[in-house]
Amino acid sequence: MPRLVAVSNRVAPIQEGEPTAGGLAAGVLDALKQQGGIWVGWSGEITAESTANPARTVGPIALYTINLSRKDYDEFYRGFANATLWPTLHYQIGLAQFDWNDFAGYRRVNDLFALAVSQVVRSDDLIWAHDYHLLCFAEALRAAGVTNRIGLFLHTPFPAPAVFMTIPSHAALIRAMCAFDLLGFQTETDRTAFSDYVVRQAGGKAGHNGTLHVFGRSLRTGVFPIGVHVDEVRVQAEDPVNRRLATRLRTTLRERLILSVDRLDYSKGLRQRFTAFERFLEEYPEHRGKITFMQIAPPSRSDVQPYREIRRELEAEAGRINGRFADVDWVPLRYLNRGFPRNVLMPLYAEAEVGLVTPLRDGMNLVAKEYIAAQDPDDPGVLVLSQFAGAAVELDAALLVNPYDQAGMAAALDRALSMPLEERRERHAAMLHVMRVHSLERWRDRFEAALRTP
Ligand code: GDG
Repeated sequence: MPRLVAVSNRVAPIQEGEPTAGGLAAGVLDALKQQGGIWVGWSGEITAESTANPARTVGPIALYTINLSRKDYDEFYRGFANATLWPTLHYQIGLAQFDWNDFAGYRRVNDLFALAVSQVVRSDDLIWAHDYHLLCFAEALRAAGVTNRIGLFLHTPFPAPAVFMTIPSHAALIRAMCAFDLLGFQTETDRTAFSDYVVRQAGGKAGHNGTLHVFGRSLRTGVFPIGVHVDEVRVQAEDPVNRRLATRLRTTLRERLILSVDRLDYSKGLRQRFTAFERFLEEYPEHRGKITFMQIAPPSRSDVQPYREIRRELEAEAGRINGRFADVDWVPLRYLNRGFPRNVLMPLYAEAEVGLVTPLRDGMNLVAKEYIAAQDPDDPGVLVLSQFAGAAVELDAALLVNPYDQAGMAAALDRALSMPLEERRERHAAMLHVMRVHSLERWRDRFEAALRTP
């Protein structure tokens, strides 16, 4: 079996025996553990110069990390990746900023990652890069003479071409992306958007099975929806030690629980969700005093301007809504601006009568899948899910909502809280079934198989 070389912006802090992390980290880690391999990424350190650290070995995995200089961090990470690409890929073009220097920095760091990989790669290794930080990575590796098969899985959405084209360097980005052998997307909508750009704007031709012919070469595109370890989530949710916090919550909380868990990010629709919750309290007063909405929102990217703004805004909104509706013995909204260990989080999912997951756009959204996996199948909670999350394609038995429709979200909350047991069970079973088929293992296996196949 060929070795796997995984490349992602961050390398997860791996300690043997620790519970696996969510999403990207869990998927990459599983793949590497199974067949051994190499993981290359940024260490999270900022140093005077961008430098490579000596390799570290954890079990069958060799970790190669790179430290970034302040300039590289500012231009690559804070700049082009998170102030230009992230908002644009999530359709938030009003929040996007662009600077050619940042784009040059982005390319420079992609070159650094490529250099690190070119020094350790063997001729039959498979190279699997992840996410929007590395769109120019394959082009840089090709320039370094590497001829291995190189794939990219994009964890975020890929937007309609007209939206992508608001990035002044869009043409260079697409050309660079076409240097991969395989481009994986979360949904068919994302894959089609990319293919449309290549065909209509770059003079490419679409062939069979997602193949694209452009810039004198051929590449494959495919849809690989990422999943979760369904059984592992449920085991974590039921573990008595893990359940201590959830049990404490249950004994002190008389109300029914509506739960949201998101990185604090404007794409997750928290502001719109708070407004919809306020609308729900206004229009369905019978629920006042009987429910609690808990929003867990660990801060992220707090050195990027819009992230600081949304944090301030949400604190003010939470205070205002509580000021308006709270009673001497009831607080409607608990806003927790912090993270929790994963094994504490899963039992909290299981405790919640409603999982409220309403991003404005999301590549997939694993919280929605974890919420379903954590439920007791005999008495499951109800998932209220944004139609703009990639997860909505598979989880169409959720109550699907438009996150921009306050009245619709308020009505969905009322419906979720009144749903009879039988309907809850049916919807939950349907979603669990799909999630078992589209598991995290399958995501990894299908991508690797596609990457291996010329
Ligand atoms: C990107 C794409 C795509 C959350 N709070 C805590 C915590 N989490 C965990 C969740 C979940 C993960 O983080 C978040 O995953 P999401 O998928 O919801 O969102 P992104 O971070 O934006 O991920 C997304 C994903 O990549 C995978 O392809 O689905 O669309 O944007 O696992 O449980 N984990 C811990 N403490 C917390 O407080 N330990």
